Amino acid sequence: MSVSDIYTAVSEYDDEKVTELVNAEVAAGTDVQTILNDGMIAALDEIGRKFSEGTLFVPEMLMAAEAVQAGLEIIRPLLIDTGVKPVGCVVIGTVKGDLHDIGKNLVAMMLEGAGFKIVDLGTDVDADQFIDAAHENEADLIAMSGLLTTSMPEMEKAVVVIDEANSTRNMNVKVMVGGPPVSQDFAERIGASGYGIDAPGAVDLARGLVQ
Ligand code: B12
Repeated sequence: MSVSDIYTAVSEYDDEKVTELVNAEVAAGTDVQTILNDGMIAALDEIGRKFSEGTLFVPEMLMAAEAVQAGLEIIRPLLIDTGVKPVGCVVIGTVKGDLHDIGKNLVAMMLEGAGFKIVDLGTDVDADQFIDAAHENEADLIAMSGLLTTSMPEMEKAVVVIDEANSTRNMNVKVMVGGPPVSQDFAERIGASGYGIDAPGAVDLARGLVQ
């Protein structure tokens, strides 16, 4: 048994096997980040590559995502096992038009584990939904995830509207962005407060932004 078996089980869309193997690795004391990165995320990357090549299609991507979700269910309590008082509140969601949520869920889990209160709006979230939730929860941060290139203009539009809401609705919420098409340069160009490359990066960024 090894983490590469998890990679294989995700590649074979075998939810039950993923559940069994992730449980076994956790019980054996394997580092959670290794299970995540080398087992589950690496397999999704390979699926994505095959999708680009045209050798796999949407149903296969979906089945692989479901297998990863099964593994995340097991890891979730380990990532959010915290008794600390909230260090800040983050409203998180995947932007309008985009239904990918695995990365967003991971970021939410790790932020929760780092002591943030999380308000998760799910996927296909528009700027007004982000703003209303941030206002209602007196949030410090809005975290926007996007996997599609078409999510980038949505993020840009949302940042403009959030900036306006900060002055008109007496709010002071900062915006962080992430997802594969997004970069530090892009974040700066659209006026976001920060960009994080992965879930641990999101935690460092959020900590810095709430100080
Ligand atoms: C699984 C998957 C799907 C699943 C999603 C299921 C789900 N519940 O999420 C399904 C089948 C639904 C799907 C659909 C589509 N998909 Co898709 N999908 C993928 C795939 C294989 C994996 C994505 C994933 O979960 N990665 C693992 C997670 C953990 O990584 P991540 O999201 O990048 O998140 C990490 C970081 O980016 C960062 N992060 C993420 N969010 C945030 C937010 C903040 C604030 C911060 C700081 C950090 C951060 O931290 C995360 C954890 O470390 C990718 C390929 C790939 N390698 O990415 C294609 C991919 C994203 N999909 C793609 C496409 C084209 C589509 C479709 C348009 C296909 C179609 N023709 O219908 C549809 C779009 C549907 C829609 N409207 O959204 C393309 C996007 C191309 C592009 N640049 O626009 C990709 C890249 C595949 C490819 N190689 O072409 N997809």
